[in-house]
Amino acid sequence: MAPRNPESETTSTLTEDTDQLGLDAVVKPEEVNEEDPPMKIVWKNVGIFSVLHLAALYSITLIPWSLPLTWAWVLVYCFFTAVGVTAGAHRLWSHRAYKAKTPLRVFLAFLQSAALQNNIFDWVRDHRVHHKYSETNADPHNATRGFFFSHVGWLMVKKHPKVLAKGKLISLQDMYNDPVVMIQKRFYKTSVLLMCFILPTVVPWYFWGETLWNSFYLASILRYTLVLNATWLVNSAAHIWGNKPYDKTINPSNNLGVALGAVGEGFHNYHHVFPHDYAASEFGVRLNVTTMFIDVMAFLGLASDRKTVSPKTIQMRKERTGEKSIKSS
Ligand code: ST9
Ligand code: ZN
Ligand code: ZN
Repeated sequence: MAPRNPESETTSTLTEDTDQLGLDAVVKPEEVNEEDPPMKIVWKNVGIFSVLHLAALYSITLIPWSLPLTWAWVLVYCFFTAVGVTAGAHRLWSHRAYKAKTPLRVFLAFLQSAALQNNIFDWVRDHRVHHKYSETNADPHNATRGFFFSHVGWLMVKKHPKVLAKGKLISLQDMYNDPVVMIQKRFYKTSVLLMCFILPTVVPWYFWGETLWNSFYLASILRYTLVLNATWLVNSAAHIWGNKPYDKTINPSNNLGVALGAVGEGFHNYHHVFPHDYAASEFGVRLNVTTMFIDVMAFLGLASDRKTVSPKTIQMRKERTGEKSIKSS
C-alpha cells in the first residue's frame, strides 16, 4: 500500500467523513423521481458522436503508417488531456480537494480545453449535481438508466427537467469567483480549437515531419475519443461493476480497470463516500497517476492544502456501511 501522509504540513486531514460542499449527502430517489417525461433525442449529437467514433476507428488504421514519435506524442497528449479533467475539472474545481496557484490553474484550464468535455463551469455544475443527486432523475448521467445512457446516451438527449431544476440549487459561487474559470468559459471555443485540434496536430508535423493527415487523425481525433471514453467509463462501468468496500448501499464501485484507464479515477465507491479526498482513493498514489501529478505540483509549490481522510475515519466507515469480506482494491 502506498504511504499516505495525513500529517504533512501541506496536507489537511479531515477527521469527519463530511464534505464541505455537501456532496456526500446523497438525496434519495423518491425525493426527485416523481416525474419522468419521455427522452427527447438530439439527432445532431447522435450524428456528431457517430462520425467521431467512425473517424477514431479509421485513425487506428493509420498507426502503422505513422512515425513512432507521433505515437509517443499521442500518449503524452492523452496524459495531459486526462490530467486537465482529473486534476483540474474534477479534483480541483468540482471538489476543491486541494488548492492550486494561478499558473497551475491556467495550465489545467488549457488542458481541460484539450479534453473538449464542456467548459470547466458547466463540467463542475453537472458533476456536483451528479454527486448530490446520484442515480436519480436529477443526475445528468443517471446510471440506473443503463450502461449506454450513463456512458454517452445522456449527451444525445435533452436533459431531464429535474437536472436543470436541481442544478440551479447547486452552489457555484467559487466558480464565479475564479477568474481562470470565467475566462476559460468566455473563450472556450477558441481554446478548444487551439488545444484539442491545432496544437496536437501541428507539433508532430512541425517538429518531426509527420503528415498533417496522420497528425490530425491520431493526435486530435483518436486521442480525443480515447480520453472521452475513459472519462465516460467512470460514469458507466464504475457505476455498475466493482467492489463497494465503503458503502454497499450505493451504486458507485471501485473498478480497477477504470482506475487504470482513467488515470486514478476508478476508486469510485471511495470517491462518492469521501468526495473531498484529493487522491480520490484510500491508497494515495497507487494506480493513481493523477495523485502523483498533484503531489509533484505540491513539491513545486504550485499546489497546497491537499485534503485527505484519516485512516481511522475510513476504517469506521468501512465497518459501518462497507461490503464485508471485500478488500478495498
Ligand atoms: C462530455 C462531458 O463528454 C463528460 C463529463 C464526464 C464527467 C465524468 C465524471 C466522472 C468523475 C471524474 C472522472 C474523470 C476521469 C477522466 C479520465 C480521463 C482519462 N444545472 O446543456 P443544455 C442549463 S461533453 C442547471 O443545452 P439541453 C444551461 O445553462 C462532450 N442548469 O441542455 C442552459 O441554460 P440557459 C462534448 C443546467 O438543451 C439550459 O440548461 N460536449 C444544467 O437539455 C440548457 O442547457 C458535447 O457533446 C445543470 N446541470 O441539452 C455537448 N445543465 O439556456 C453535449 C444545463 O439559461 N451537450 N443547464 O443558457 C449538449 O449538446 C447538451 O447539453 C445536451 C442537453 C443535448 C446534452
Ligand atoms: Zn459517480
Ligand atoms: Zn467527483
